[in-house]
Amino acid sequence: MEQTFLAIKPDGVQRSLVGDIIRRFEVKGFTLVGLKLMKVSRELAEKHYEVHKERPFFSSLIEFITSGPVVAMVWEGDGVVASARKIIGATNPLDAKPGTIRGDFGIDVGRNLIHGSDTIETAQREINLWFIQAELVSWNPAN
Ligand code: DAT
Ligand code: MG
Repeated sequence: MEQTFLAIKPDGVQRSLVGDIIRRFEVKGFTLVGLKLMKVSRELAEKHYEVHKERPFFSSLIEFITSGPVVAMVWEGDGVVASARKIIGATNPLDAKPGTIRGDFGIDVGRNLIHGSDTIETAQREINLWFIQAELVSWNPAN
């Protein structure tokens, strides 16, 4: 079954949006299989955002993601990687459509509330980076 890695960033936690954000994936019909609140180490943050290490915003991105608690999650379902990206919206909240998480709740590219894996391959890499297998619970929704 396809899985994706999502993380509510420190701004989402600070603004009390954890419940609202999780709700969007629940009502869509995806299955939550992993969930933890954590303070992200610099080492994990730098590995997670490795592809951006030459970008001018890299150091501020690392500062921000390590600044407070993050809610790390794994969600499962057919097409979940691409669908979650649609639910999240464009990287810059000013470009994100109303109805998306970033479109509804943000205005600043450096405070865009949530991370979502961009491909199935990236999702596998990020899940393995953030979770150990014992933290993931495989279950069949009754409905
Ligand atoms: P996404 O999170 O939509 O996958 P990304 O992978 O291109 O976007 O960038 C990772 C994060 O880096 C993004 O969520 C916010 C930050 N970021 C991206 N572009 C930026 C920019 N031009 N200025 C400041 N921060 C930026
Ligand atoms: Mg990305």
